[in-house]
Amino acid sequence: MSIARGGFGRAFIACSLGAAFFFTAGCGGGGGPVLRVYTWSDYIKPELVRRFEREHGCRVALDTFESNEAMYAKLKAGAGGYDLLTPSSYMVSLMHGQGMLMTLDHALLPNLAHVDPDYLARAVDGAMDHSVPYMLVVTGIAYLEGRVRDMTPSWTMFGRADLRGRMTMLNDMRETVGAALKALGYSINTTNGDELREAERLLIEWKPNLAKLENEQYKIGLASGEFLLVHGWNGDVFQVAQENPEVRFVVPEEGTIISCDDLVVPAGSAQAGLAHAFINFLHEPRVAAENTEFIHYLCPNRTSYDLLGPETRGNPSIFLDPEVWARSEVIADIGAANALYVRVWDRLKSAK
Ligand code: SPD
Repeated sequence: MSIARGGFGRAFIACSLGAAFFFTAGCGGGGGPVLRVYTWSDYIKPELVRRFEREHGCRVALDTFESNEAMYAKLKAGAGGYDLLTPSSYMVSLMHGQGMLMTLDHALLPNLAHVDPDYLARAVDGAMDHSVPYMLVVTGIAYLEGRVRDMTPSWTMFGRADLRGRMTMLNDMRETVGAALKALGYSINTTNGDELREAERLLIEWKPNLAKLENEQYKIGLASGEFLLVHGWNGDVFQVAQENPEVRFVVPEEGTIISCDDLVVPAGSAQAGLAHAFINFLHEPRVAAENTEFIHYLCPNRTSYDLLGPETRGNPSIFLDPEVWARSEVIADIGAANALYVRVWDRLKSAK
């Protein structure tokens, strides 16, 4: 483990202790304009933020959210003042449809030439009109090797009563309902009410086995051995693996959810120019590679791939096999049918 990695491990645990943190990345850096970024926790190498601040004579203020829905609800409730957000693509579609995002000025974004065209061919906003892919996220199951008997790479592990109280699932409606749908062989984007009712029954059956539904504490809980098996995101799990070498990550055999969190500039940003400069900076190939090596999510910047170390290049949960892509899905904005998912989610939350 390198010094930088060990240092980050401690940093991410410290950051994860708060549900949300707000800091000026320069930690006392000078004046200048402030770029306000609203993003997921542990999602950028702090040194890169400091480098950007130095290069642009500005300060970067990071505020974190735990789910797309929480971020969206906060913005809808009137929280303003952000200059850059990183929602997942389905939420980008929803926000774009509601006029919440700026059209990007490609003249300010020459590094978009490095974005992976293979990814763009699958992306909802393949022309990068209002969003630029930031990180690809693979959802899976993490567990402690040697502590879970008869480990099977399957969503059905959450039905295992012998692991009662030692497992968590994500507090993320589309992810968790999606996991149950996948376990049943259905699409994570189904709008079929019967399929969703089956998923609801399955989740309610699993619920007594779960210590909780949440998106941050599972990392520390897995590292410490409090939890033996968790539903989580690949990069977060690889960060945790630096703290505990027994941590393993698997993509369930039924398939999984692949997301891309995108860089978007909200309409009304007071620092849209600086936000474009930050997007462009994050897609400088050396910066993209350094960020990926640190946070363990893949920035889909093709030029950066050759700059990654063999461990990252050879990680099949970061560079996915085409076969895994084939049995997995990307969450789509399903419009009015979202209400069906909200109903399942509410019933799951209120179930014993
Ligand atoms: N700590 C970073 C977590 C990023 C998770 N992105 C979530 C994608 C949701 N589908």
